[in-house]
Amino acid sequence: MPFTTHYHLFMEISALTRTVVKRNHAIIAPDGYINSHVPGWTNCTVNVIINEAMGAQLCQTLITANKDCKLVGATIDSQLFFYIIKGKAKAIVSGEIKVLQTGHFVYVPVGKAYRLENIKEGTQILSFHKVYEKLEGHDIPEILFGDAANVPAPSYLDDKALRLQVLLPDDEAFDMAVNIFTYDPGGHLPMVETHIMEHGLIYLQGQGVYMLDQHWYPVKKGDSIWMAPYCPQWFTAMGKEPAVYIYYKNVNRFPTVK
Ligand code: UGY
Ligand code: MN
Repeated sequence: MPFTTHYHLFMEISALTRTVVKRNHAIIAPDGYINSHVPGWTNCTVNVIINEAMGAQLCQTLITANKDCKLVGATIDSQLFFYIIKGKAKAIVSGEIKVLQTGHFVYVPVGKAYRLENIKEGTQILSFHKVYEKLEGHDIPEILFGDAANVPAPSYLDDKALRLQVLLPDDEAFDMAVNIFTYDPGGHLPMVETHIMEHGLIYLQGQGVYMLDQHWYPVKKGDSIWMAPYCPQWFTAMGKEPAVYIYYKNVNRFPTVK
């Protein structure tokens, strides 16, 4: 009786996914991940979720540690931001040492050697990379360690259902921001945003519906989104727990190269 003994095999349709990749936005659901090898990042699974090949000007990866995982390298043109989604690792950046746990992060400016070791198996690490654009009159930012749990979470635009945590300093030396946005169920962006800045994000918790350039997408924990500059964007949280995403944004530079 194949319909009863192998019922689940008949029900799984492998040609279905919520992933879409369009000119000005993408939803990347984990069901389609294919692993990359990144030189210096050993004993781990690396999923390059966003990069230039997609049309983006940032790179976002997700690293999942196996036993004896190490991430060893040096930043050259791109600065690097690591965030521990879950787990534990020891980080050494230009001689500064810190143990990073869930919710901790480290910003690695250009021109620094970094090493993450003693990484607990199963640890998940998010990385954002952006080519650094130096601003005349400002020094390159320093290495910065932090813990999202210690970052204030004020209401966003006076809406108590929305909280915005800004992880990097409000300082023109930085040309990228990384923020954590929390929406209570039913909370939503107050308007459709359309802006020059680009975003990469991953959901840490919850679910909801994202509107991107007039397309509507159900999204949830584990999903990532790329939004190109000027991609109209709006989100509402659904379900029984707050929806939380951590996102990248380019900031603080001249609006034209001419
Ligand atoms: O900072 C932002 O632009 C943010 N409000 N955008 C977003 O969450 N899609
Ligand atoms: Mn935005």
